[in-house]
Amino acid sequence: MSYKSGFVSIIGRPNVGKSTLMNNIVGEKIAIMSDKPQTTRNTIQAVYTDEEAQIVFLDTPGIHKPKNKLGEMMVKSAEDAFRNVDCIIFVVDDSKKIGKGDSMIIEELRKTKTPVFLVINKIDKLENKEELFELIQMYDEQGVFEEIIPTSALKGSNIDELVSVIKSKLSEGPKYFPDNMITDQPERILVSELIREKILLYTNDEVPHGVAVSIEKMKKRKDRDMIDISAVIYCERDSHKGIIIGKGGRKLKGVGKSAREEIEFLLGSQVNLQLWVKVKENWRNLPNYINDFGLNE
Ligand code: GDP
Ligand code: K
Ligand code: MG
Repeated sequence: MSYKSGFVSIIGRPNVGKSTLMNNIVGEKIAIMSDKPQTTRNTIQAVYTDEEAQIVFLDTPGIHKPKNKLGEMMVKSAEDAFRNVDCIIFVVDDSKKIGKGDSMIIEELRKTKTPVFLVINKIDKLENKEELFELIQMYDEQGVFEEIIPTSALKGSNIDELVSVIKSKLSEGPKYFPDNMITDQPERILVSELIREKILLYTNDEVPHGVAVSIEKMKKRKDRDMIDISAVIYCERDSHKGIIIGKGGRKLKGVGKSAREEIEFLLGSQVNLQLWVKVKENWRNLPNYINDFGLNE
């Protein structure tokens, strides 16, 4: 069976247990992305990896009532984010009624074609099964959720079920992050993996030993919403270099464009991407290089 990967947006009001839930899902295999200030639109929160699949959890801020222009932009970016993920996890707690905040989120979710799962968290706080059935029914009547999964993030109940439901929505894809990788620069690694993926796609695997991508520079401009990235693509032979660049540089241009679009989505910023191709014989055999690239092969 082929490897699966994808992106999941996890949303919900503050305090419903999103962080606890994610910690529970990723557990020991965690590659926690630091709780850094919300500078990007889609913050990578955590990465779950197992033998079958890798799930990248994104935090999507800004699903709220647009009070002003900025608010409208935030909602717009949430919509974009919804469209670009494999599924959305909407987390609520054991509250007996659907509050105003949640109603607004549900109305946003109603508009998206992306599958939405509801997690009813904190079920350990419920008195009996009857209460849970009532909650499930209340949310089911909304007609928005493909499945409803009750959990207790605190006790670790039904987390496996949630993971397998998410997996059912992932398609074939690469392992964006190395196993058990703990890094303070997850975005750098992700960017390099995205570029690598595009090269393989555009060259139809014509480059026999693959390539390594090293991010030489990744810097946000001070004066505007733009990140400059320059990356070196290492291959083993001149002939491979030719294949990657393509006639008149066409292939590399295609790689750059499609990689840039995905990177912009992930970082939530405009990106100026510069790609260079270099020949480095036997890069695979050089342990330092492999470390530098963050590869785990
Ligand atoms: P977030 O704001 O959505 O990320 O919520 P947190 O993960 O920070 O959790 C908010 C509070 O709810 C914390 O005190 C958690 O310990 C608690 N909490 C999270 N999940 C559960 C659960 O399943 N059961 C109970 N009883 N408490 C929970
Ligand atoms: K995918
Ligand atoms: Mg949190």
